[in-house]
Amino acid sequence: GGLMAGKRGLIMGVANNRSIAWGIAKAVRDAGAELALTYQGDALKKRVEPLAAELGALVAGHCDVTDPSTIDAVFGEIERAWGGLDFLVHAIAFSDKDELTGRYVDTTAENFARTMQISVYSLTAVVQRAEKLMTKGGSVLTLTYYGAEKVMPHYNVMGVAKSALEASVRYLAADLGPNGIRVNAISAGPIKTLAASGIGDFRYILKWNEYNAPLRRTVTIEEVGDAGLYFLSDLSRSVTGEIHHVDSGYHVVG
Ligand code: 0WD
Repeated sequence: GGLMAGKRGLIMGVANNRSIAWGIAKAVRDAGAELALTYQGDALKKRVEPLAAELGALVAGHCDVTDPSTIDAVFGEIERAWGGLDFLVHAIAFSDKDELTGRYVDTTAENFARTMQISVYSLTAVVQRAEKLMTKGGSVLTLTYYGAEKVMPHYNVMGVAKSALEASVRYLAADLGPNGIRVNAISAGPIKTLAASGIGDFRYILKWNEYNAPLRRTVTIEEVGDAGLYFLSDLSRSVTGEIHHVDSGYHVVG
């Protein structure tokens, strides 16, 4: 039984047990989903393999979204193992941490392009492959941040990327809706993860959210996971193109 019984999903972006993708993976696994995880490179392979084992998940292989052959390999593996796919979680972003501090205006063309490729285009790249496997409809979920909507200190080029990611969610939702495939994003409040540790003054941002968010606290990966369960299950069957805040309400005051 369970909300996710009979559903199979690929989760991309587990780096360790503090990753937001891990919070989502646990929530949907507890609800009965069958999972596959990817890892980026050998260093993360060692971290992801035991985590996959903990969830009885398939390890679908190495995926670096800047190398399209690795994306093809992962989806080839999913097709061989399952022959189809019900949901996909995209929890991937990257920018040079030297540009996640100081002024946005100083961003370089090279890091701008790389940030956009890894943090924005990769969603479209994986959706292109997932669409072919989601023959009975499906649900795609990505992660965004309030820095897409408003200027947040040090978020810089990543804020520009998240704006483009949110626009991508809307265009992908429009394209894939006729096939019964939904595309949504969770806009999570700040959480101390590996990726977040690259952002300048991150502890201050956490404190600021704690003092100012309506619920007067930050959010956990378990809480984002529970919202993920809603989007990846049929509870949200009429919801697509949505940017849903899981941020203790910060976006209404910030
Ligand atoms: O406060 C936060 N932590 C928030 C994160 C608030 C709101 C949104 N988010 C977003 C992030 O921008 C990202 O899109 O959530 C998503 C997941 O991030 P996370 O859970 O905060 O961070 P982390 O556990 O580091 O996972 C991100 C992973 C990478 O980890 P590292 O730290 O090694 O870069 O994204 C993956 C990688 O596993 N990743 C890639 N995967 C494939 N190809 C690539 C790549 N080129 N680059 C990064």
